[in-house]
Amino acid sequence: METDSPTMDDLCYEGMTLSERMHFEEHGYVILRDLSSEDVVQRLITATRHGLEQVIPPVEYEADLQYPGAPDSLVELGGKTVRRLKQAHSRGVVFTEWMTFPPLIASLKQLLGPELVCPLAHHNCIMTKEPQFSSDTGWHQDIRYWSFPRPNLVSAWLALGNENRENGCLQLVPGSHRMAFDQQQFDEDFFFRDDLPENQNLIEQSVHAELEPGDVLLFHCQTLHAATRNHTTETKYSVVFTFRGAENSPIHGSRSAASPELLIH
Ligand SMILES: O=C(O)CCC(=O)C(=O)O
Repeated sequence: METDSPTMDDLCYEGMTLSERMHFEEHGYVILRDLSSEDVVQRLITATRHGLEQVIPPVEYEADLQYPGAPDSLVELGGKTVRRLKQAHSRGVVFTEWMTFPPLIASLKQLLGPELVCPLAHHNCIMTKEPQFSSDTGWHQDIRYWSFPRPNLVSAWLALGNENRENGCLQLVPGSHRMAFDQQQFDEDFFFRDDLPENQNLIEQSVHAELEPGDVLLFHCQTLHAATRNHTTETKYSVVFTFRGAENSPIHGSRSAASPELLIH
């Protein structure tokens, strides 16, 4: 007797293994290797190139932020180097396909609970790290500008190409999501100061999240992370979305509450 092959709904997605989950709990990040299919990665790259070629707004330029290495202004050489294509979710159905991909959702539910929400106000972007005019992002926690009752959000960083030390992969301080810091350990822009010996001791323990296309880095919104500029000749693309549990709604009136959110069941 012939049987139909199982559909996505028939399959049971178990999410992360116990050791992956424990790694996240202990270190504030975990790498899920080869999670996305090649087909989705290729379609995300196509949408990304389209957005860059046409410079489809909203975009953030390197010059807007003035991080070390960025051009000083939009009008000088390299001034129009894009740092991120914002509102990624609106740039093609393949983004929705990715952020609702059952194995990704199953993993996030293990960390955040049975009902997930993607706040489109944060990340919701494609990071485009260009070879010549990219910049260094200092040590920070993503929660610094976000407003939620509980600091419990997780970002999913999908590599569309190789990410390594040369092209500015993310670096993370393991366990920093559970550490208590004094305000004076951060500067006025909430960057973790790398001139303080107590901070340097922690930064020395950081690890590089080297990724291949289709790999996903999940990291907690309190995990300290940083990245250098891209020292290679090829642009690095990464798709980043943030997720929260349904009960952790953004604080009314804050920037976190200023955009619609994607409810994921
Ligand atoms: O790729 C980078 O330069 C770092 C990006 C980052 O840390 C962020 O957007 O929070």
